Amino acid sequence: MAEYDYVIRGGLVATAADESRCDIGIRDGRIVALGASLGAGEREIDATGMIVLPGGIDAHCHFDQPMNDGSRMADDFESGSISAAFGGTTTIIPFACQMKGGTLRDAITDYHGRAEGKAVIDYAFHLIVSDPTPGVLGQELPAVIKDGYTSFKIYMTYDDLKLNDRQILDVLDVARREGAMVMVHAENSDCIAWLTERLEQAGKTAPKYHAEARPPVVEREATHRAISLAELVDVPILIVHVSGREAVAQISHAQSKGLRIYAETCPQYLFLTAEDLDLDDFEGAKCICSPPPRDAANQEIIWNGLERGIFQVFSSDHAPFRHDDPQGKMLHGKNASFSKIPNGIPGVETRMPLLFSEGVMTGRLDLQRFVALTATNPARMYGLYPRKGTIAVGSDADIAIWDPRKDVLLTNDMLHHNVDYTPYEGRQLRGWPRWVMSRGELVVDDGKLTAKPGRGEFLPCDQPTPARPASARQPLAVAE
Ligand code: DUC
Ligand code: ZN
Ligand code: ZN
Repeated sequence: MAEYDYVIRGGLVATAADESRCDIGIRDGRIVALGASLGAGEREIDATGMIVLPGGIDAHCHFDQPMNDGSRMADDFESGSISAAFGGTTTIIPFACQMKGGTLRDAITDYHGRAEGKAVIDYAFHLIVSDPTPGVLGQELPAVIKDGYTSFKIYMTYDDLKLNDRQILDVLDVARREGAMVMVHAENSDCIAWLTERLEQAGKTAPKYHAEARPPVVEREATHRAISLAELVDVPILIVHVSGREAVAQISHAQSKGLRIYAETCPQYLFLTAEDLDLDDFEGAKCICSPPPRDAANQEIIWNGLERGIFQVFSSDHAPFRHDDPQGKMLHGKNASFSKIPNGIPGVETRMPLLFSEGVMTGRLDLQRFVALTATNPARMYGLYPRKGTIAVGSDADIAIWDPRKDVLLTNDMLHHNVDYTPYEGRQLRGWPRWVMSRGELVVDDGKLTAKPGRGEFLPCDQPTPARPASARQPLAVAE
């Protein structure tokens, strides 16, 4: 009888800490051995020449999230999780969104119903807290945090979601007491509304004006304010989807003061610019997301922040709206103002391949940093470590085996989401995951889906255990 259910043999195995050429022995869905010349597996994968990495965790993606404006997300838990798996991701954390006037429990129940029987990989939920009533703050939120929903997003913009500063303080206070992680969407709502009105009055309504309505100062002010509120309450927060220099400066300054300010960025801030919104025939709508992509200099700042450890997490912010669809980008027709176009771009499948190709294969990021950003840090940040996010004895066998020699011309045809475009059409990439395993089961076998919808399990989350930001680490105090 074989010693293992699976052996992955001879690959270069990398974690956030190190790398070595070794075999991985898997039994009952978990990693049970790491070493040279392991005994036989019932099934084996020859990973010679391959890079073996922890399956990715996409800690910021939106699937089947109910919308208030009549738009509809194109991906549900089935298409979204399949797309994620093909891109090397084995855990997704989308958002159960509280509606104003609704409860958190209703949002959670509704979202479990949407996920039930659909996901091919494991999933947890963040919450979106949009209505922090006394009941939510006093009872519901502490109770659901104890039940394994240990992270939630708050918004400083979007009329149906935003909180004012007083509400933010109240929510941060609960997070501090209960040990939860708060993700902050940092853009100044009033500035955006004011700029939007002026642009629209001047007839400037094309998609490209979306970027003018949300300039860097709008993100900088809100980032500064979020950091200040977190400092006041003395609680860690994570600023999501950071787009460029101005917000990075605020975050890096806070980290250098020793504040526990964490940050996330996304592929759109490395690979798109505001010029992508300035395409004829409504094509620019494809790249409308918030905050908007900036320019080449800002892309460089984001790369630099990834290299220097200012960012801990690299997520997709996959928000899937079809382009040629009256429930998607065309919600109000081709001539609609930018302010009426659903925000968001697809990217759950391309997140890791883009960063692997343009970060790792070019030498900008080492494998350790890549793994930390895409898997280990998100697992720590959201209470899934060490079950998820690493390759270690006892961890779930969530593994992606990357072929670093595979050249891929990225086209929407090859992707598995339900969106009718990718903003990265025509990019030439190097490296792609060939085999993807979730809890010891192959879900992608060399380009073929081998998992059934519904096999993915819900993951209740523990308290976050993030490492301090690299730039906040103080030298050890040694007694004289
Ligand atoms: N911005 C968000 O905050 N969420 C979804 C998509 C987007 O562009
Ligand atoms: Zn957001
Ligand atoms: Zn988002």
